[in-house]
Amino acid sequence: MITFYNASHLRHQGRLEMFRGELLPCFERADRVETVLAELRARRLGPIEAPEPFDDAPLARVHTQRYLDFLRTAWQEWIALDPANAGKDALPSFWPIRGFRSDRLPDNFAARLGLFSFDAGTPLTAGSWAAARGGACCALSAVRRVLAGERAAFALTRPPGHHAGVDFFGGYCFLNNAAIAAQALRDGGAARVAVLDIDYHHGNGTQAIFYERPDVFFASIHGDPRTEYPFYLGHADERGAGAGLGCNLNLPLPRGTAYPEWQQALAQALQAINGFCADALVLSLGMDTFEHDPISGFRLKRDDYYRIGETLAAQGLPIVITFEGGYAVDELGINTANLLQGFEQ
Ligand code: SP5
Ligand code: ZN
Repeated sequence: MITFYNASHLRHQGRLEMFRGELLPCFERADRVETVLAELRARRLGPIEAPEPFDDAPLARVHTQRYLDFLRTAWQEWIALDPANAGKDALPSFWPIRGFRSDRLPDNFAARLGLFSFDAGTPLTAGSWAAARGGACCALSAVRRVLAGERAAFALTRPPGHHAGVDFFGGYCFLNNAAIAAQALRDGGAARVAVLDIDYHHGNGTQAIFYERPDVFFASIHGDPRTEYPFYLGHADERGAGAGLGCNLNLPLPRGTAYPEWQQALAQALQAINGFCADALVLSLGMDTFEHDPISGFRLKRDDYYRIGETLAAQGLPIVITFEGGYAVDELGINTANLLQGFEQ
């Protein structure tokens, strides 16, 4: 399988994230992608290429212009507040929740940072925009290859994307690579596209982006939001709205779920995607379902990822894979390569 590797990911290295009143070192680290890259090379799992360049137009098909403008200029504004900010990351601490206005952009940068985000766990750094943009280019390069007839293509990138919405960042995500890929597949001629999200955390951003769309089906298998991040979305009764009613499938599972139950949910998601008659599939590939993931609660084992790859390949759909979460860095390369190798066999 061809991999598009986003070398610009190295420009995004968050320092600290807020958790229970403490600032902890970020779980979303640069060595995540480097270990996957090393394992793909070691196993010779196909060519590894740099992304092709794209302008902002395909990003603006998913995100609002004012959000993209904010991300592009945020770091300059952050250091304009105080030159000493260059040595710190920007973390939001105010949010316009219910009853506040979000139509009027505050002049105050901290207020704008909160308006365009939903948690205090996603530091914005000097290189966040460049890194996220490089990742979107990987996703778009993968789409271009699949539209040209390739069976599968992998966008190996960080920061991840599936928590990012039309106009907000959070959950370590800034640009929604899976949504950008799905929209580009639509714009490139695929009439019906399915997004399958197997990250441990519900892909709230992707769901929200396509919630009223009949042409993009979203299916997600994730930790039950009653106890698991992102908490406020991902329940089984979210089935889409308006013209998109019936085009959203959430399969929340309890903490502790292991492969036998997890793969039943996968079969159910794939059956729904078959019923939708998708022309192409986007896989939001989170590897934080692994038994030793430090922030997640499923119990998948390293060999289970071969089976997942085989199951996905058996669908016979052209597939664009975007890399999402997965924080057990020591085994992340092995697990990811297992899935891709299972797909190839
Ligand atoms: C893409 C993705 O997987 N995003 C996940 C974002 C989760 N953010 C909340 C993490 C909570 C960290 N919990 C720390 C537990 C320390 N023992
Ligand atoms: Zn995750």
